[in-house]
Amino acid sequence: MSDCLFCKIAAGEIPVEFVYEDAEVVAFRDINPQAPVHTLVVPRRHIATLNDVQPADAELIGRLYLAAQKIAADAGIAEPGYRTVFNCNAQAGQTVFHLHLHVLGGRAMHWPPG
Ligand code: IU
Repeated sequence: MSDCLFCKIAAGEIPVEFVYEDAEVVAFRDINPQAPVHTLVVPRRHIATLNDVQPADAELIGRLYLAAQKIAADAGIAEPGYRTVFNCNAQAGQTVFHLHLHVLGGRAMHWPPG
């Protein structure tokens, strides 16, 4: 999508350092981190929200989680633990409408989330 910020980042049109990338997925540090480690894992292909994911995207969603697992291991937060979050639509706090998996860690997390 031509006016999508995360499409532009994934395509390399906006210079952002990737902490992980493969043919289908990129990951970069959140510009407004909510934890010592806060990384966004993003499919290169535009998908607006989790509601728009199709059965044919099942492997892609798995790739997002495997990337998150590697990012957590590389950041040294696999133990004691970390959180992964998809915010879906406005009430959940989604502000960027290109699917992204938050990887948060490096501090204690609370439950339920706010
Ligand atoms: P959300 O789930 O849609 O609320 O998450 C969007 C995230 O994208 C949020 O944490 C922002 O800080 C982050 N972000 C970013 O990393 N770089 C940007 O240029 C913009 C938002 I705009």
